[in-house]
Amino acid sequence: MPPEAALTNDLARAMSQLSVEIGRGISLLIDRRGRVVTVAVGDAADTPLPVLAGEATSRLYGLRLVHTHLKPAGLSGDDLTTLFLNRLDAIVAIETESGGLPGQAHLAQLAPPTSEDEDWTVEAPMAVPALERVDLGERIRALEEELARGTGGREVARSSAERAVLIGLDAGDGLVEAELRLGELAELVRSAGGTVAWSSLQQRNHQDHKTLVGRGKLNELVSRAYHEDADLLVFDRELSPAQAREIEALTRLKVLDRTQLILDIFAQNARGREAQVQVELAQLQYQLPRLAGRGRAMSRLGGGIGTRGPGETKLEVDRRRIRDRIASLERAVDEISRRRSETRKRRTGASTPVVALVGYTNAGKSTLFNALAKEDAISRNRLFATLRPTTREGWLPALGEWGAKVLYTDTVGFIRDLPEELVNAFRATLEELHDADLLMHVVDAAQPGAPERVDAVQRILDGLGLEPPRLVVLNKADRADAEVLAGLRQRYGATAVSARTGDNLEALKATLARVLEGPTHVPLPDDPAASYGLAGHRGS
Ligand SMILES: Nc1nc2c(ncn2[C@@H]2O[C@H](COP(=O)(O)OP(=O)(O)OP(=O)(O)O)[C@@H](O)[C@H]2O)c(=O)[nH]1
Ligand SMILES: [Mg+2]
Repeated sequence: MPPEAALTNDLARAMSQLSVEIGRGISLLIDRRGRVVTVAVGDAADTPLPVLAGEATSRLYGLRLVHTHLKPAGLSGDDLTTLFLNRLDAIVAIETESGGLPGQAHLAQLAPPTSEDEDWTVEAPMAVPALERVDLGERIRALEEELARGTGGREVARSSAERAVLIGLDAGDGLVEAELRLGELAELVRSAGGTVAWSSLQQRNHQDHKTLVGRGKLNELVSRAYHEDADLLVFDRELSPAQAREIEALTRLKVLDRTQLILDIFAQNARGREAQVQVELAQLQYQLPRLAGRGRAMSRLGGGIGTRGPGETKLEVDRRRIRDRIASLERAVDEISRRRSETRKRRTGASTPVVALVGYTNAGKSTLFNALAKEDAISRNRLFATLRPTTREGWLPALGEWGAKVLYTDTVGFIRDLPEELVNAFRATLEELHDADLLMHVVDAAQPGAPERVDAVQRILDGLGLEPPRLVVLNKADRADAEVLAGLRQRYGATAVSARTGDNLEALKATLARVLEGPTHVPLPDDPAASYGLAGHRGS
């Protein structure tokens, strides 16, 4: 076929004649050089679509689909969905007449992404000779150009950040909670190096077990992703392997869940062998049950968020080898854990008290650690900036048997619904907390939803079976709303500080000294420390 033509008269005739003879529709896939790549019997939606390597610059599929309709009808909903989901160069339907001659022809292409509401444009029906004169090559080039421009010069941003559509689900915890979660998911996307193109909150009591949100909603999301120039869907829930595959197959988009996103951030932030071993272990444990044939969207759009980290090349190796790798990583983690425990024993021998900073990710633990221990730990406005615990000494006002010296340990942050794989993989790191004399629970008081985050952290600490007493500290007082801060102080009986400005740090140190001094860690009556909230301490 001439590459520029949508179809030739001869080919149209041959197709309709054959269709009428066999009483079935026929479809062809034609590439940009006019070569027929596939011939199939059936409707557009039944045509097997080959996985194409595609040119790096091309955002369309590179193939047009031409097919026959035995009944006089234009492009069906299925035809247009096939066009849209696969980003075909174009779709053509030819009606066949009973004598075997071609009747009306119908042509549709994707609408440019800038047209807000339309996903496709359908031409008025035309006769086949008119179709032969359409310069389809030119139209495809124009559309490619529009796609490359994106909606308003996004190309610059595209190169560095993946654009994601977020899907939150309100599963009955209330709208406020669902919105907080969605905000957090956006924060996770940002920390993974992505950009949020669109977020959607789905209220759904009966979840569709196959697709989580239902097919109608998925179609809406695909359309949204197209217009927002996004190629990633991020779900605020853990997807089962079957759900992830189903959604990928239906949307042809890359699909990630919250756990994968968190694992990806950990992978990016893992510095040093210890953190890398633990992250790889967590990734492999997550991947193992999900190995069976990830969708083709994953292979087509490979790379970027969710595919990074030491485990990325392992996807292709078989389960057996992954299991072996997991076993060897488990041993490495045990070894790390043994070494860490020896270091701790030596420390305990020196009887210097240890204060471990724990708390929600991004609460300001590392910043506070730096301020208290005059250290230089990495602190960034990103989730999970710290993965490796660091210990440094600091000084408290000398009181009683403890003397003045104290060891501070900065640790990895927590998040609600912390993936199990991470808790297991990071056991060597989390064990650090068992031998602490005090867990200083750092709370970001400047962000809405502090009580929910406090509860989430307490749950994780409980789940780890941690016994050391806990002391809540409200951080970012410099940015917090005065009224909210007062409410939180009352609720937790906690000190408010600002790690950034250094505000109230001396008072915090005095409290620490007092709390550490008491052999039972129980604050005395009339002791101002009593008002500093020893949350979760047994017997207090
Ligand atoms: N305004 C203000 N910002 C703060 C304060 N403390 C920390 N921050 C900022 O909050 C962000 C997170 O701080 P980090 O110290 O990295 O938080 P973290 O708890 O160690 O976080 P992860 O290690 O990622 O779990 C950084 O941008 C800090 O500059 C504070 O007292 N006031
Ligand atoms: Mg940190």
